[in-house]
Amino acid sequence: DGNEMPDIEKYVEQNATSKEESKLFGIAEGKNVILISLESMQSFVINNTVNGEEVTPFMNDLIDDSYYFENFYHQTEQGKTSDHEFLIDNSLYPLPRGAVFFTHGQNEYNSTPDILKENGYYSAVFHANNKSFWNRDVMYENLGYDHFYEQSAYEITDENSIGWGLKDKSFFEQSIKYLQSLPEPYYSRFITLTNHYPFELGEEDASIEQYDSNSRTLNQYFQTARYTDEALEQFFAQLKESGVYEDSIIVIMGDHYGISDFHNKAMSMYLNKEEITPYDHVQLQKVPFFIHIPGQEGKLMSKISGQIDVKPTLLHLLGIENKDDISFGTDLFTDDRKEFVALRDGSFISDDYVYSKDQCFDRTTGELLFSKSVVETEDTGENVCQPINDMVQKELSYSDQIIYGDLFRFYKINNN
Ligand code: GP9
Ligand code: MN
Repeated sequence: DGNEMPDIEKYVEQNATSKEESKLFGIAEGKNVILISLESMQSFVINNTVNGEEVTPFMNDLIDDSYYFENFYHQTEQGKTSDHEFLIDNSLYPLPRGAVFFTHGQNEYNSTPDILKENGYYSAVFHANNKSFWNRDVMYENLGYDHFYEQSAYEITDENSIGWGLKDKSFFEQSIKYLQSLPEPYYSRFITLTNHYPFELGEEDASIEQYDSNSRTLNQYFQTARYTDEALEQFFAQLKESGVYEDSIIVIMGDHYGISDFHNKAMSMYLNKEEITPYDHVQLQKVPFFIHIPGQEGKLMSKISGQIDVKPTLLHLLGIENKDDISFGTDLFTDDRKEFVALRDGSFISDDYVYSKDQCFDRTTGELLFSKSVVETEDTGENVCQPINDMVQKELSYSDQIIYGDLFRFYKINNN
């Protein structure tokens, strides 16, 4: 019956909402938004090499003229790409099990496209897969998208596809004409496909050599990651040619991990580590996050952040206050972000600690500070992660309550 809402409201007001105005509030007012989700792109390939060659040369250069967040984490679970979409459009957590796009696709939400619509924006998603995959057709309509350019909007042939479907270069190229036809200003999202497990790529599209380890998956990953980096570079050129670039801001991020723990042995070899500890596992959940504003210099941002923060950050850049929204993220251009980033499995990253699987680590050194698995009778010291762990549990549970109870039915939000 919505009785939980006052408590949740109070929590959000006290913990997630920043009391300070964004330093970049309104800097992109009235601009188009081009948000690009890079399939399975993890941060460990950024500014890294394989066989002596840069993996992502375009993105590495893009860091210099973007706000680049080097400690940004994905927060997805079983809903993978769709969980990522849910996070960035709602600033709510996806569910601990299943995909919220499927299980709660009919709920009431206060989504980014809905809010932007009230502020004069048109919205569209571009993704060359079947529209019903992840229940996107249903969920997008509910979230307020005006149009979904899905599989049938693209010409897909044997030559221009591999693995899951249309190759990224062709995807972007074919999208430009649609993008140019959208009413302005618009909020547009693009989701790539080529850098998806099992990371297949034809020889003609591979610019770098494979890695050499016992994991065919990791070996191939570098090639498809490079391919997507090149596709992005081409897209930027096309955006400039078509005149779209100047009036837009471009947001780029990885949706979730691509290399699972199953490949830890090969990963530890690549990273020159003896093993992949729970600490390393958490740090491998970093995904690249760029905010590129044409004509602006940008800055390397080191604060901890996550996909939950994208919605409030974006809205504030566009000059939308969105004061009484219920969301769990914070504008990343203020100084008072709450002290943790919660991963969906309950692990978290704070300024000082990394917590995972009942183990508490020093964030800077990776040193193990506390472990529950040590025999109880020994003096194991204090779990310094416990107070934040309690907050994380509370926050995840509040977000879940909103979704399970469809609580926004009982809460009317003024979006201006
Ligand atoms: C499918 C694409 C990949 O349309 O978004 O989905 P994933 O398996 O990463 O969730
Ligand atoms: Mn994905």
